[in-house]
Amino acid sequence: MRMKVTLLPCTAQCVPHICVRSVPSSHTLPVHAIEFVCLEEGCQPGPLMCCVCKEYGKHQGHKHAVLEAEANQIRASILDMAHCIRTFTEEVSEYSRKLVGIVQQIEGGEQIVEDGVGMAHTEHVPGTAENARSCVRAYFADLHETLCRQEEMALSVVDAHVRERLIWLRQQQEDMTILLSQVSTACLHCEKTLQQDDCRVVLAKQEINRLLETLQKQQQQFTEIADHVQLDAGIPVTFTKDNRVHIGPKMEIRVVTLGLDGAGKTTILFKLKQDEFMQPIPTIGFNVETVEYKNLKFTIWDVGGKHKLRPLWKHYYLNTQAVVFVIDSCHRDRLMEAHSELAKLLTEKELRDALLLIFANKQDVPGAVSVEEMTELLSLHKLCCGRSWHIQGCDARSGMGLHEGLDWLSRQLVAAGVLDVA
Ligand SMILES: Nc1nc2c(ncn2[C@@H]2O[C@H](COP(=O)(O)OP(=O)(O)OP(=O)(O)O)[C@@H](O)[C@H]2O)c(=O)[nH]1
Ligand SMILES: [Mg+2]
Repeated sequence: MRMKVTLLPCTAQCVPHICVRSVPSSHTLPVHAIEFVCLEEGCQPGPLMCCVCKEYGKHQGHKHAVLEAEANQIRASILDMAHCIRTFTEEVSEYSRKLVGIVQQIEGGEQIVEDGVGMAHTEHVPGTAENARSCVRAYFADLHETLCRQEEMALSVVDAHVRERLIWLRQQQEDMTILLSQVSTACLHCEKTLQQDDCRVVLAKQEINRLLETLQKQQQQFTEIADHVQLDAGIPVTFTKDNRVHIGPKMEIRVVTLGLDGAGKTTILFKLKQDEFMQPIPTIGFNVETVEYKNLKFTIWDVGGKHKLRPLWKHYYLNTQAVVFVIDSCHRDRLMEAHSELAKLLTEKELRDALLLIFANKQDVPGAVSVEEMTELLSLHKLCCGRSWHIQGCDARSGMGLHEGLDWLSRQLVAAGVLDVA
């Protein structure tokens, strides 16, 4: 049988279901006021109900609430939400205002200011972008000025070198002219004597001998000079990292080796100098040697490391470009002593700009502390923070690692690209 559905106020949501199940099409449904709201999850799309729906309809037995209370509760949550939305809107607006402000601060702009007599006028306010650009310009202008000054100084070094060299060469030219004239006078004298009669030749003997003796001496002196002087027009130029120029085939570097007694300083020095292992005796005082490596000439001062000699170390600091600190890697129990001596060295004013090369020596001994462990144990990254330093494992007996250490030093001292200038 077909059911007839008539929509009444209270049935807008629920009655059709009641009707479908129980009301024949010929009947008219009574009008009931909606007084309740169904709270069941499944009834959310149509929660309104009258007392009939609540008792007999599809909401029968469902949890429910009184309509007015439920509506009030919903109103309260809408008000809450409205409050939240207002706060949220304010936050977004505030953020947008800040964005505008930041953009203005970056871009800068015009600002109206009053002068001393109350006249308003606009003034340009630089933004942070402009300030950053000015900062970069100032930095490079400063750098440019420094470079120009360094260039001038380097050129004056070259000019002084050329001047001295030319003076010396011209002096040599004059000396050679005088020598040549003396030789030709002697030759002339000899030739004249040859043409004279026997008596005069015999009488000239002493004078001729004196002349020949003088000539021999001059020849000897000339040979000595000619052997030692390299006549070469080349002017080899090398640059240090701080843009100083060095003229000559070898750049001279002053190095001091320090470290506890028995660390291997003297062994390292001898190995570098003669490329052979020599059993040293403990150093009382110092040893000094020059070691040539690539286009560098290291003057290495090796100072005794015994406790009572350490106060003397400071006498070797002046003009030192690099400190080589040697540590005995197989003496774990002396590492802290080495650490405290190194820490003291790093506070010395005169060594402020000196490079620091740490040799972790005696790596050939089984159980020696590795470079990584030594770095960790001595907290080298912290201790040497802010200066040019390097730790190199080495074995002074075989020489392993020593040249790598000198390589690091030369890379630090000589500007890149000119290390191999002949
Ligand atoms: N196995 C090994 N022994 C080394 C090495 N380097 C040095 N030695 C030895 O360690 C000892 C001390 O070496 P030195 O060169 O006299 O030490 P030093 O640092 O000059 O000592 P002081 O002059 O007292 O400050 C010597 O017996 C060396 O033969 C190394 O790399 N391996
Ligand atoms: Mg020594």
